Amino acid sequence: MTEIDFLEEGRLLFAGPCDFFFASASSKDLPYPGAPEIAFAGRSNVGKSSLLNALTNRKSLARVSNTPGRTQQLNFFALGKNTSDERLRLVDMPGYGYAAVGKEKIANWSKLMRDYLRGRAELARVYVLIDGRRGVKPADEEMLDLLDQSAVSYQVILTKHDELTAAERNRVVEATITALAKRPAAYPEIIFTSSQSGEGIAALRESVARLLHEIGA
Ligand SMILES: Nc1nc2c(ncn2[C@@H]2O[C@H](COP(=O)(O)OP(=O)(O)OP(=O)(O)O)[C@@H](O)[C@H]2O)c(=O)[nH]1
Ligand SMILES: [Mg+2]
Repeated sequence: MTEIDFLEEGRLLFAGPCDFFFASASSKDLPYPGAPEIAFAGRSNVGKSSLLNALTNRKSLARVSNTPGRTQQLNFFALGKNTSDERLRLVDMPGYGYAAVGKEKIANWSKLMRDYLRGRAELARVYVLIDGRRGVKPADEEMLDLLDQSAVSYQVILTKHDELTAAERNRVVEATITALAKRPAAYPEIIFTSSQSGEGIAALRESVARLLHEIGA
């Protein structure tokens, strides 16, 4: 059997057209199920929208902001020329851990995320972004708890690789491995990325190509 070159598969997967097609503010209003979905979760400002842009080679597919809490809905993006050609959907999730937006909004987002994570059969994996400068914080632990309870496959991505020294990178990787050790549902491999330098972006595309292969999509 010939070995599949997932690095190249991943590159090709994200090289084609990609478009925003749906925003959900409520779990009653999700797009019609189609291709497998991968979702990007993480604290406000961790770099979810930036990572989506880097993955798809766009400058402004997903909205990047200096104001934490900017992405307030589930934003769906489709990879492929049209719906019949769709291979994958990317979901930019609202950031958590940002108290200043008010209790009511937080309750809405929490419900939306909870319902989506528990109820979406097409959801193949959640990539949980952790800020490389901060490491795993209590708000991240809450998200990981929710994922454990939702029985969703998830993998951690460390972000902002460009902001750290080599020693700091080693420290945060070690600490993250320790934090995940008690979570058997977590995918064991951690990907360290930078949307600015491009570090880890090819590895992330490769990971997604491998995932699609694993689920037979
Ligand atoms: N140095 C550096 N800055 C980054 C990187 N990724 C994102 N940023 C910056 O971090 C800030 C937040 O980025 P976003 O992509 O908007 O973060 P988000 O997670 O989508 O935030 P919310 O939508 O509020 O949840 C912006 O100022 C980005 O320019 C990175 O890899 N390196
Ligand atoms: Mg965002």
